[in-house]
Amino acid sequence: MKTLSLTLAALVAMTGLAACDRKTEAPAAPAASAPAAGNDMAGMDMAPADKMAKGVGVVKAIDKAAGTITLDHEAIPQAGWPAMTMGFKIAPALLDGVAIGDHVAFDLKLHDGAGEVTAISKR
Ligand SMILES: [Cu+2]
Repeated sequence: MKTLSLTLAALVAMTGLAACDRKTEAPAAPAASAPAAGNDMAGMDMAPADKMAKGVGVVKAIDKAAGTITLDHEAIPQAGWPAMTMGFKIAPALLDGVAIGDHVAFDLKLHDGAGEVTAISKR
């Protein structure tokens, strides 16, 4: 687990430096986010483990066709992000329950400095 911890620390450092000036990227293939128990070595150097974070914010824009949402989010310490407005990838089905102007709570999956909203609800 020591190596994994270092990998996560490096990811956090990269996220803090680079994440938030990046707009939503082209969707990456959905990756299994659950670490495989007892299989720590597999893929460790090829794909840093995804990291989960929670945030709250206000919906600023929705693009269902593109599968993106723009959120004016409060600071997300788990990602090392200050408050800002930025775009996220999101499954289009998740957009059915929210509208522009809604105050929302959301879960994020962080991967390579980009965030994907994996759950969202009005608050
Ligand atoms: Cu941000």
